[in-house]
Amino acid sequence: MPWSNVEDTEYSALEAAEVDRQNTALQLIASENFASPAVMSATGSVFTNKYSEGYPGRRYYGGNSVVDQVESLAIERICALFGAEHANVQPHAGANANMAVYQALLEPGDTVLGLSLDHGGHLTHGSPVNASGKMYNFVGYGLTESDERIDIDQVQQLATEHKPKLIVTGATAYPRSIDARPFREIADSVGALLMFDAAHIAGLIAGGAHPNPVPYCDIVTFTTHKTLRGPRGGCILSTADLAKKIDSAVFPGQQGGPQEHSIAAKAVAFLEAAQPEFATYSAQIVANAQALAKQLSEEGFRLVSGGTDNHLLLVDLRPFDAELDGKVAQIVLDEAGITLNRNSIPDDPRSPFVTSGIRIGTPAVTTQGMTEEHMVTIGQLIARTLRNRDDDAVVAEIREEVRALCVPFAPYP
Ligand code: DSN
Repeated sequence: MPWSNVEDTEYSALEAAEVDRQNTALQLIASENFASPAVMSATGSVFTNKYSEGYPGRRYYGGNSVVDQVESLAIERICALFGAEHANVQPHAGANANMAVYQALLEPGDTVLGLSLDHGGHLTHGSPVNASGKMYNFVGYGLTESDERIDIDQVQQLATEHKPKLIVTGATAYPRSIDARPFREIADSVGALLMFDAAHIAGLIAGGAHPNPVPYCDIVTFTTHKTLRGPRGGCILSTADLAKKIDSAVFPGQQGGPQEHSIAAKAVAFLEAAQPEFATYSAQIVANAQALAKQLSEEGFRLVSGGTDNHLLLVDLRPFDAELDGKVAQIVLDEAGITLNRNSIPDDPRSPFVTSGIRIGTPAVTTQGMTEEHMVTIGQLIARTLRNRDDDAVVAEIREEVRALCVPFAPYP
């Protein structure tokens, strides 16, 4: 029976609308990017059809001779890129990767240190509403009040006090480099394992714009769709010693059939990330973030920690306008074609649903070819939109300016 040849105009219109949105508006969500046509082609390839529970050479279903080669290719490429001894490329997402690591290394109730969500951590670093926080005894560390950097003295003090089995570092809303070495020393001082969640910065590491934590960590997890610019998905790197435990925790521990079309696209993205131009790209992401930070400071915003070393800025809106919250800012900026997300700032007096901050990232606009001069314009557009947030005509005018700025850089013309 052939496939239906029904013309799905409803879906086609939605896809066209999304292409138009991505081509004509500014995508400043720090965890997003534009995947290459080669990555998208692999994501939409025939590998979507194949069931392949297990691992290369050890599958439960037949027909996996080609899939085995694709998955092995992805594993070889990512191990070479990060200098890792072992990789599991099957996690469907970063959250799955983190939960698989916990299952591999911990028993329910074990103590873990992680960066608190309200200081820039992730739900899967022990938030009470997440399975990680329900199953394990996470103790949160935070940022110093003085310079809003990770409080490494507090990490040592909590580690000595609580004797965690695992220390987790890495963040989703932290604008500074994270040095894995002091975490290694602390982990060793209390006999803990060390995991680095590099979801946000994996592409910066690949391109040499952030120090590589792999030599200092037992485990490094990340997503493949953020700065790394691959398909949606997760990955776990580990020492050879932990390989078997990690693989068993991913399958059959957490997941069933791997998404081999995503794994194929991961292989493609890992080769792209190993090219010299990816290093140029990574450095430009950071240069753009720093240029945008400078402009926003000049417009009267406060940057958490005073600036950025990476791909994102965490912006405290209160000095710009004490009445303005993150939720309102996100909505009006979206109307102006400037897409980003509200975000709690450290010790935010507003709820996580409202917030006093916004998070801004430069990976996507950098993929489009925008540079520092465009960041100055973007900073000005953000400030103008927020100053005129009650004036629909000005917001509509800015939407057209954003369109004019974006069209020459459209990722999918
Ligand atoms: N949703 C991701 C982010 O935006 O940082 C974290 O999972």
